[in-house]
Amino acid sequence: MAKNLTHKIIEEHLVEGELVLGGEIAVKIDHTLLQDATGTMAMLEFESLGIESVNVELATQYVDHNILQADSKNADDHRYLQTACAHYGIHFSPPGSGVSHQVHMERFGVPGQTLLGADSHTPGAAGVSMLGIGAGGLDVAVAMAGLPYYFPCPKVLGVRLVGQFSDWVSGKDVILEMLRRHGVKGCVGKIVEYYGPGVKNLSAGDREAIGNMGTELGATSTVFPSDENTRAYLEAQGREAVWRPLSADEGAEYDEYDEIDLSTVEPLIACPSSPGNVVSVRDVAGLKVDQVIVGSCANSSFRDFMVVVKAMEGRHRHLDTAFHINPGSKQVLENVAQHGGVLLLLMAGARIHESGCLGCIGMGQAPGTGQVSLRTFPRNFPGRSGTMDDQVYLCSPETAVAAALKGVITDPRDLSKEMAYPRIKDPEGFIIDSSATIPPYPELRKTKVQRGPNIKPLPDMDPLPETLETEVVIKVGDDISTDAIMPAGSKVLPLRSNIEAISEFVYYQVNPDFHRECKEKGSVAVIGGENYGQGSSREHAALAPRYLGVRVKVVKSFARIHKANLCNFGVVPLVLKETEDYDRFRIGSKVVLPDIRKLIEKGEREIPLEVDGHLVVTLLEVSDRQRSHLLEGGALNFVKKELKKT
Ligand code: MIC
Ligand code: SF4
Repeated sequence: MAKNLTHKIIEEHLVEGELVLGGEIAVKIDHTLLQDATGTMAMLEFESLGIESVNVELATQYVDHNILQADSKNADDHRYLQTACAHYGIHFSPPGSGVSHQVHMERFGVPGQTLLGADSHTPGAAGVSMLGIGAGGLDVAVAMAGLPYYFPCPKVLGVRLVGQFSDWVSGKDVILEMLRRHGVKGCVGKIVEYYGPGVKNLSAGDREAIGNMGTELGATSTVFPSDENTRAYLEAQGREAVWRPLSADEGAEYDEYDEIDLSTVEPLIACPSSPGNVVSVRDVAGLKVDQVIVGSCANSSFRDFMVVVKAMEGRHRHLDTAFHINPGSKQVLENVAQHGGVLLLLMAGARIHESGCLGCIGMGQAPGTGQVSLRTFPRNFPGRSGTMDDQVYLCSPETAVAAALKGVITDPRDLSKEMAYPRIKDPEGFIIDSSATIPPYPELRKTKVQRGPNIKPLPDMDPLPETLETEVVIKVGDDISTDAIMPAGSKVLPLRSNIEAISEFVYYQVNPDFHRECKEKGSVAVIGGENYGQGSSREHAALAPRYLGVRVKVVKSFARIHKANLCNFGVVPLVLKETEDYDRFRIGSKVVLPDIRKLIEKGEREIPLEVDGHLVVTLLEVSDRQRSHLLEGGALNFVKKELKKT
């Protein structure tokens, strides 16, 4: 039977289950990726498994989120990570080398292999045809130990691409078009596979942007064929040897279909404060822009920066518009520098920053009150920039540079009146700076792991009681992101390895007293709407509430990674059978789950609960393995027992 590429890659890695919708499958993981914000906890979890060395083909650890070193905490965490990498056999990418996804694609990506990353944008690896999946830190720690990754068998959405871009349109506009069509929950439970004659017109960088932001569609991953463009990119990276051609079979079928004609894609922009609020740039043209930032893990290819350089050459930013460059990697900055780009950008009034996540996760670059910021980043959830009521728009490098020049949102096609569209080709060979990552040299294995005072042990998790008696402390609406549940930013991110300290910030933008109220109640229920927990992979959005006493979340629907994280930390994820029952819950409602242990043990899918004495039916849609995790109070104890058996 003719197969799509997604099924081919999964089948090559399948260790358990069948490719049947609704079931659970397990795949072998070839590469793992940790970044510092999720990585300290994941590394502690890995250490607690009691294994001497990683047991995966290639394990990596990047330091990209917490590079703002306002006090000793982040630097201490980096020292911990570097020494742990040396000790356990992990490649370490120090602060300044770049954002995980960009560096992984440049230095390690291999077509057709699997990559499990403790960061939701891991599917950016689609740029070199890897199957990248974002997961909670614990899932990645377990994969580092050599165990497979379990996830629900996805639907495959085949998107046929035809045609080629008009001037001033690029890969970012394709994913914004997908977001305009499908919204932020349209691809939950799906892998998006692009195919067709238009694929050859997308560079590796375009594909990375599309795969990376496929996460904003709710997708499990994104897959692109591996073709001549992939080969040329890997050759320019000095890694042609890892290339192999990959594509769907002729006549392959998909579970769902869509089609995009690249020649009709126009410059698009996601308005505040969701990547799904997409409109045409023309619709919002003329709005005054205070800040423009180009870069991040979504738009950091050589092409992305050089389009901006060329458009700026001999010109200057608008004097009311701050213009920032956040290179996704040291390598790309070095290559832009070699082509004269750094000088031209500086002369055009740009502020060039070191490589890292920076303002994308609220580590600096927060806009002023009421100010409009245009960014080439992947997400713009409310307050994520560090400014409450922020006005963050997401767009392509072309749209960003047009705004930086004109001071207002401008359709970049209007620039054609004064310049030709800069068509940029990657150099045949990039400058490759091998000092950007430190391999796990055998002589480093004796390194002693160093823990700073802010690194606290993992809290203990008690097993699920026979009956749960809880009280609702918070009730939220649809599309609540993990940025709302467990914010990041310069105040909170440094606490990622200290659960007690970080738990004080859970939901603090919604209710600053949440943590105190939870502690008072002891056993807590959280009520949410559709797509609850969209966005990042941060397991702290499950672990920290659990630490505060949250034992159950009842919602209309869950985002994939957050639901998996809840199971990993023993929080029962329930979905309302009838969504109208959402109205029965109010803050202060008593929610009782009688015999919850027995029901989970028996494999029941329908879980009845009492809300202030009324019966409400909910669904527990998890695998048998996840049921065991819930009963144990979390996955860690369960996995430790499993590892002892092997
Ligand atoms: C994000 O873009 O939201 C983050 C910060 O990279 C997160 C990871 C984290 O919270 O540490 C993600 O995408 O998973
Ligand atoms: Fe970093 Fe932003 Fe990318 Fe997350 S989305 S990895 S914070 S650059």
